[in-house]
Amino acid sequence: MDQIKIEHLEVFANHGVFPEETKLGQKFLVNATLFTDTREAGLADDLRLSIHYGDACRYVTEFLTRHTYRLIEAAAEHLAMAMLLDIPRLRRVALEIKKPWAPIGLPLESVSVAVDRGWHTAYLSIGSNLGDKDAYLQGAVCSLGEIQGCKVKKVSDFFTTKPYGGVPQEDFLNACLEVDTLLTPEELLGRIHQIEDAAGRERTIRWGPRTLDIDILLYGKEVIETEDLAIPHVDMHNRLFVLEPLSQIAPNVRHPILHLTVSQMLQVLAGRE
Ligand code: PH2
Ligand code: MG
Ligand code: MG
Repeated sequence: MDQIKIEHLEVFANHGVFPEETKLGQKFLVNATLFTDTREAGLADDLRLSIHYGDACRYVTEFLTRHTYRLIEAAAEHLAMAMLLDIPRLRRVALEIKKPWAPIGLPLESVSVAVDRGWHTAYLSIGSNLGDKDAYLQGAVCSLGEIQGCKVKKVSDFFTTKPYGGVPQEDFLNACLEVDTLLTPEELLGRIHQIEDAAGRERTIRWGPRTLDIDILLYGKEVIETEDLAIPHVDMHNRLFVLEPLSQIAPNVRHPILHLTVSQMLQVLAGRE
């Protein structure tokens, strides 16, 4: 992606662990690389289609002077998140905050923290087969959109589906959605569990009836296998109730392990059934 680079923006602010740092303040230097698509703005020669680097510099200056953090890690983390939330067209930011005068009693050129944060596109599957299924799915879409750092971009139709997996139970209502998120996959999973719990989800029978189930199908191109989390979802390519709604909103998105698009996975599965 294209980049707009800001080098050594000087800001006098009050971040630090030592009392004299928060009281007296000191000089900070900020490097920021703003990842954004500049093609349209470049072709049209129109600032409104890009990010005004003057506005970005004023944003950084105001943010760092308004807040006081003990750690430059915290200043960098919170500033990066705030920029991604508030600056339109900013997809990713690499941010370095330097202290050239760090009061540690030793001569150093500078000390700094660098973070790299951005928006990630994830695909989720939602399902319900207990109670007011439609209301549970609507509620899930709403709750996901209300998470700080999550934007719901697309929602498929709601499909009535036969139970999959061999447990005899009521039909499901299923859908898929696309979200843009600043959360890590683990953080996203944590929020999803809170939403499922708030919907009265009880974890009794594996694959049994549930008021609300939300599964992460894909998170960018990432492949993750930990005790709590497997991305891509290990069984998504075998599930019509996932691939049908997903193909409505993301037909050309590719599975990072199978290297098939959603449409292709659906074609293979429909051919097998
Ligand atoms: N979820 C399951 C097991 N089986 N079947 C359908 N049709 N829809 C589901 O959402 C579903 C399922 C486990 O999460
Ligand atoms: Mg599930
Ligand atoms: Mg689940």
